[in-house]
Amino acid sequence: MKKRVGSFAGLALLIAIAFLTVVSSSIQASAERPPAATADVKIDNFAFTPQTLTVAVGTTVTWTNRDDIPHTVVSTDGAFKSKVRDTDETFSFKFEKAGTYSYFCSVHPKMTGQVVVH
Ligand SMILES: [Cu+2]
Repeated sequence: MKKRVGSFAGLALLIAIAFLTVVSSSIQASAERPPAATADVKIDNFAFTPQTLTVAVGTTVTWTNRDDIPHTVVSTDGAFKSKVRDTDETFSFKFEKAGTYSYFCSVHPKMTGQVVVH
């Protein structure tokens, strides 16, 4: 009888260890997951930098106006359109689908850029 109790305790201990191992490895996995992908485009001196940005699907791109005059960020196919951005104001858009997105500044249409998503 004593022996049976001992083996039951041993089994319970094994189950507890297995459970803790699973829990701790899943905690580690979530801690190691990379943060949401982001990328930045600077608007400076009447230009988008980089002019062509290549990102992975799911990336949020943030444009920041570093000029002392207002600009906009407007997709040529209507995928996104910012309001007028003054100095140090930003505009963000999350690219959920692969493709090549051309855009321009509606205030200065010669200012153009591209986001390549794949
Ligand atoms: Cu502009």
